[in-house]
Amino acid sequence: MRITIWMVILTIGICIPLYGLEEFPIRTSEMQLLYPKVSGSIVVWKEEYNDGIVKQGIFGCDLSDMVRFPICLGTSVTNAPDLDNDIVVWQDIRNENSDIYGYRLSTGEEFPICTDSFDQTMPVISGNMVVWCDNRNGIENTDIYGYNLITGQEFVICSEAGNQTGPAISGNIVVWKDYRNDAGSGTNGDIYGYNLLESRELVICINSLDQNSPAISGNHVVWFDKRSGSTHIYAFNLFTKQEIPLITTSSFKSYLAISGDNVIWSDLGSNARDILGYNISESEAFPICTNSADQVLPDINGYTVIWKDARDPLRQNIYGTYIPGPVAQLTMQVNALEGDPHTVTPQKGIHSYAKNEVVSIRAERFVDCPYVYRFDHWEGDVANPNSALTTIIMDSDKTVTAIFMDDRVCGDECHPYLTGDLNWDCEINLVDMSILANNWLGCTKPECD
Ligand SMILES: [Ca+2]
Ligand SMILES: [Ca+2]
Ligand SMILES: [Ca+2]
Ligand SMILES: [Ca+2]
Repeated sequence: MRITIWMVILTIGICIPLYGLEEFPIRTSEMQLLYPKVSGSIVVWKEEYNDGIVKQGIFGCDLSDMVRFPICLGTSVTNAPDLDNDIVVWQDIRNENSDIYGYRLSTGEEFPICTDSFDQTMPVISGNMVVWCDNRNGIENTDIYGYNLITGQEFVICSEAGNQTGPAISGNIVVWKDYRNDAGSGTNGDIYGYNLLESRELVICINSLDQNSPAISGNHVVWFDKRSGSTHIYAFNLFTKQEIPLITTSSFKSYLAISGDNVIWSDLGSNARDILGYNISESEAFPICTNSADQVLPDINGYTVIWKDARDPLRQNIYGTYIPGPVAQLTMQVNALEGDPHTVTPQKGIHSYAKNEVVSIRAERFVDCPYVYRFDHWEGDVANPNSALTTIIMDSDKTVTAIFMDDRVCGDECHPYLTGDLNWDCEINLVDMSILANNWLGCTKPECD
């Protein structure tokens, strides 16, 4: 066995400020558009469409060409999509109860993730981990379950008494809203979490009043907190273990999202609901969209923000913008042997990421001969070194090395026997000549045996 080492170097470089906040429509329809989500340049959403009867589907588009494409069509109700890198997940009732399905953008392949006979809802994804809210143990006792896309294994993340709901995930950390301490009042949601790599539960906020809508990116967990009576935004830093009140204005807030250092939400003010943002490391609030109509359901990945916008009274709209901020440049260099397959994404080239953004990285088997070029592990600061699909937090300069095992043997699917290689050792030499000479006048007809 030979070991081929592919170097994948991720480097944060100099910071370049970006200016200008131009809004642009992503999708306009006379029918319902809901739950837009963004990862990289891909936006997905739920959309109703008329195919003789009204149906619900999951659609997507690439912001680089704005061409809409279907991800899941059909008579079933599909809802609540999420995506990370190449994989889209959503809840789907094609089997008469809610299940979780997935779709690989690069291949167009759909696959079931959980088809248990009870309801599974609100799926979220980061790297190779899909997490959802599951009611197989009781409708008033929802739990948090997960699925590893690489191993194909389903697992329980939290099955405490009471409802656990609204999960979010970033890398190895899952967070959710938890009612185990609520005693049926419905006014004491807490924030709990779970470290998937260490199989350990995390207590994030158990204040006696209501905490809800947790979101996570890297080391930052954020949520809406009602301990003061108003809806404030709090943060917990998983690294320093510190809780910080981020936004303590009295306005009504909904739909919290975070990527890297940037927290965004929908804020009710004099222009109906607006999309506002706050940069945690700069301690700075900034407006994203303050158009006079309602802006709701925001999502953010890196510096791309999208939302549902009601500025057109006749049609539904999904809008987007690129928020300003220092650009952390991530340079990826792939070193591979001449002729070896390049199956690491993001691919060779230069990519820009926001500070503290969580980036999916993927090393895949070479499709032509998956049993020869086999991913073994990552070296570097990744969430799970043994998973071919995982994440990395861009909180500093990073170097990541993908180690592939090259199990080439003579006669394998990428190294077939050569014509004239009579002893099947993948070389044509004097041994083959001698075999040929010895059999030169041999009878090969059946009657000679
Ligand atoms: Ca189900
Ligand atoms: Ca439960
Ligand atoms: Ca609480
Ligand atoms: Ca507005």
